[in-house]
Amino acid sequence: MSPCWVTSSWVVAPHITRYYLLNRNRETKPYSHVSPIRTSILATITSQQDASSNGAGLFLPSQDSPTTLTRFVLENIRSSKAPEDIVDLISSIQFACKKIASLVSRAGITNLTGLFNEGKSINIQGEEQKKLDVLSNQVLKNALKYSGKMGVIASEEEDVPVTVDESFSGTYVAVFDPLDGSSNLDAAVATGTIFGIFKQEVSCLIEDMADNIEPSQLHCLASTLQPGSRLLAAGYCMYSSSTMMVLSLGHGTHGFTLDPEVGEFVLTHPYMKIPKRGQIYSFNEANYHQWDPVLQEYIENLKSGKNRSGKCYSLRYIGSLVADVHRTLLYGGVFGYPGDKKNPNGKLRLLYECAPMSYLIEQAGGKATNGKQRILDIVPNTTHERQPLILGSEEDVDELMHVYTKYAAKLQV
Ligand code: AHM
Ligand code: MG
Repeated sequence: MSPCWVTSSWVVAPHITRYYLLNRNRETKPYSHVSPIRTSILATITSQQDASSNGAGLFLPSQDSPTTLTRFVLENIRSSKAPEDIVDLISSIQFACKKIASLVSRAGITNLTGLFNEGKSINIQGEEQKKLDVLSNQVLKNALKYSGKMGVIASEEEDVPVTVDESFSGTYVAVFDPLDGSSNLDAAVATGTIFGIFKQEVSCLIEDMADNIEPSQLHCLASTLQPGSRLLAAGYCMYSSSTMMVLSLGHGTHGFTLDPEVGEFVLTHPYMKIPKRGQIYSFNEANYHQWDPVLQEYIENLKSGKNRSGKCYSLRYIGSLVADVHRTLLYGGVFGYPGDKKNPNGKLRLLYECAPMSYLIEQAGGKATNGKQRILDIVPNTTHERQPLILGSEEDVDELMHVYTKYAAKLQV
């Protein structure tokens, strides 16, 4: 048989050739589609099952009973570390995250990359909305609405906080950025969902969504704005080489990885602890010339090793807050989106970006500040208020704060 014949058979009828090859493999090697590692695991399990079949015939290797996210939340409720309703809320959020993860991973195939409404749809912050920004917002809103526990929802993609239909209404406030870092989407770079949950302090009985809201009702919605220190729960879901949910219910920060084989988030990173000091800085250095001289000097010292640690730092910047914070949480160092000459308050939004991320970092032993004040102590004035954000390893953040304090003292002399 000539090589030409083989080539043309692929061109003329590739599906027939593929069918042949697949079936030939199946006939000769029944598990050839299973990796050698899995085959050997299967073999081990089978032999152990045989060995333990004298009793109930059950074999439960530890990975068969991992702590799922739901079990984790229920255990926290049982030990009074979380309110009962939180299980419904987290269950809605985890469903939404799975759905968004699937939408993100298939975006290139399903024509979900690119701008929504041909770029004519601009959100309240003046940014063009991507198709997946809009869709992810809808997915999260619906999931939370049907939890039956929500009163008000504030999202990066909504102009004002929206109330949930009266019939579904509960007493919690959810704040979220449905798809952070969406400018990275079309390049298949990591993105994420950020969320925070507060208890609603005043009840807002508003029957309709957004359109017919009276000034008094708006006041009521605005009164739901709370500082990060009052969060009952905060977390993010990262859509990357694996989908991860990192969550805090106020007792440590815990990481769950989505196991695609069973469709469940399982606890893989209990009690995450950020290193006391790292060796990475993560800032958009293209803004260097817009920064104040203190920050410029601090960054120069990290590069040259003229800092407290005496070590030269590396730069890592993905441009997706979730991914940059996730790496900082694991490897340590400092992440920042500071204010600059052009944008004195930086870019990141206090309520649904800075506060939940700072909560997670603090719960993992790190620090988060706007340069003057602890992020979690700042009471938002508006839903979409921006704040400079610097967070990370305790010693790294302290060093930057020390430089700022020294500089402020010098200016007063
Ligand atoms: P987004 O919420 O519109 O996606 O913007 C937030 C993102 C963050 O994920 C990231 O830290 C920052 O914007 C990147 O901004 P820049 O491109 O200016 O570095
Ligand atoms: Mg964002």
